[in-house]
Amino acid sequence: MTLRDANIAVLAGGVGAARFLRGLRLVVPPRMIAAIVNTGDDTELHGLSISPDLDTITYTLAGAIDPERGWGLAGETWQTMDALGRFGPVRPEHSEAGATWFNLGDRDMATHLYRTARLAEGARLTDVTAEISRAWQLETRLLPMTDQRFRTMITLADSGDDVSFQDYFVRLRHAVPVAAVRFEHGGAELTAEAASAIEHADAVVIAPSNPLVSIGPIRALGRVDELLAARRDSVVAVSPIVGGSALKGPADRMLAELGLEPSVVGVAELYRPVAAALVVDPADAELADRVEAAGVRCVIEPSIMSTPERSRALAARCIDAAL
Ligand code: FO1
Repeated sequence: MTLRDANIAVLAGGVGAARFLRGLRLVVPPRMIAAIVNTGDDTELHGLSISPDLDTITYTLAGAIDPERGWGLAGETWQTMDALGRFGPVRPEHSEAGATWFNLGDRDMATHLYRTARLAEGARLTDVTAEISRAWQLETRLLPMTDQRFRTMITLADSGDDVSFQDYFVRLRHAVPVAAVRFEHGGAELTAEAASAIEHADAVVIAPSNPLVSIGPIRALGRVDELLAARRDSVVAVSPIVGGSALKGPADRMLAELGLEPSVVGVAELYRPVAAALVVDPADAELADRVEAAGVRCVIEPSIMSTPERSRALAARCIDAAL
């Protein structure tokens, strides 16, 4: 087998995974990659079905992402959001109508309109996602982890209230302490497509995404840990924690708040059952012995994907470590 005919499966969250996949597509042919994507962040607003991680990956791989924000489309306009602002003063207290705390750009809205209409016709999210990918001319396969409803819920430490992931992440700007992460899924199952991708890939990479709220939901589906553990030697994870801090988002604080070590060692402990190797940045080289003591081979490679070349080199190292 050469890199040109290696099938790679990637467990993916949002921005970090999208940048990793962009690099991986410079290493193996895009059509040989299947990304199994978290849908625990999905939400409904304005009656629309919104799948942020799927869209972040789609727009990134299409070269259409807003590079500063890391989500949404470059050159976006916000006229619909601005126009919704008119209704703020008249909205009853407990109504979500016309919400403007979650920003949907005018062109991004088209993706949610299409997805919502197709789901209402009875299509599976897997099929709708394939259609959206084709419309953006991606050759890489994006596979939602499940076709069933799955919602990540966050228990806030101060109030004990349970809020949806987007409430925590966007409305509360992930600036509040977390007591627990809970998954509402009523027995949702990994799709057959995602299971087959994990089973038949030559290598599996766990992208540098939040291990608790991006990769955690995927692993919470029945069979995922079992499928990964059965082929653990060819599963490599990339730490999203570099020098004790999250590359993006609240992963470092969340690990600490939930009693885990906010370092590559904490990440290694979480992934030990399913991954044989963990890729860590040179900033964490002094923790390599502790990663290995946790039962995971430590591979050192620059992990901050500041340029496409850095993403490519990181992806190449992962594949090398897994094959
Ligand atoms: N993130 C924000 O911080 N603020 C937003 O208003 C926001 C809107 C949004 C709309 C569509 C979309 O696909 C993503 C959006 N995101 C926004 C990003 C998203 O909340 C997070 O990046 C992920 O859920 C975490 O992976």
